[in-house]
Amino acid sequence: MSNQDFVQAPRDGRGTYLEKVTEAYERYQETGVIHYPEWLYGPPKGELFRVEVEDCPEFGETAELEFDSGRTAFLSIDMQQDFCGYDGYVDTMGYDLGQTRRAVEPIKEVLETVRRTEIDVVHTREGHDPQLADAPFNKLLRSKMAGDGHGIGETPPGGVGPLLTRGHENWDIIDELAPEAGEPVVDKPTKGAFGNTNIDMVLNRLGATHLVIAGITTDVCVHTIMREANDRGYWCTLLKDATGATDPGNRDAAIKSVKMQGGVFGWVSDTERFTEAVESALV
Ligand code: C5J
Repeated sequence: MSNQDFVQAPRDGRGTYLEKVTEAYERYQETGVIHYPEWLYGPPKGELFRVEVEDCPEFGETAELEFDSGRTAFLSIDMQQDFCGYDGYVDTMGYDLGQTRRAVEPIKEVLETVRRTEIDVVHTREGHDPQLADAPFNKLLRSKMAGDGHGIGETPPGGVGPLLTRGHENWDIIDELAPEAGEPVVDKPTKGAFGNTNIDMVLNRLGATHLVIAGITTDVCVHTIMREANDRGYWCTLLKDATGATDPGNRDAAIKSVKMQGGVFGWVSDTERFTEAVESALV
């Protein structure tokens, strides 16, 4: 049955839809692969490749998730000076920068790999309008209360600009992971990315159905964005070594919570499994 037949199915549309779920389930049971759903998105635009995902569907088990390279975007979240550099937002609050910086090398490796393929790269940045017109009062107050009394919109001693404020060096993406020409950068005044930005339009324009997610911080922006994307039907896979939080316990818990209920927010893999799969299928 073609996608068109499915869409046009009248009263039995729900039954037909559930039949597709059952088909995918049975295929998964036979093969251990969660296949790219051609009936839903059409024929692959690029090459199909499979990545092992962990603790799926139960803890201790693994499955393979199939991607279409032409419908996959790598999302590098908030790899900004403010979150992993000296005298930025996270440093000013007194957290260990090593915890957020741990994501840098793995993301660099993923970027080096995917930039040799047709997989798209999208970056995000958290930050506020210089007049703080889009910064909630309570967010500003809480950020000032944490750490040394310098919050969002203020420049800490030794800092290069006002924290989390657009247009300043500290707000920008770190040099090692800087966007290349043509890679969309989505600016957001929020922890999430889907509420007040054009990210949905950007991903739609790229034709992305599957997102491979990395960045900082795991329990805040990464999780919020992953939840938002998952709710919208994107197939999300978090690369667990390519993410870091201000607190390692929160990071681990955030990773674990993705895996609950058979993958309540998507799937979890890592840089090695992802880049090896991409290299062997696409490079
Ligand atoms: C935070 C973020 N942690 N990018 N932002 O405030 O996760």
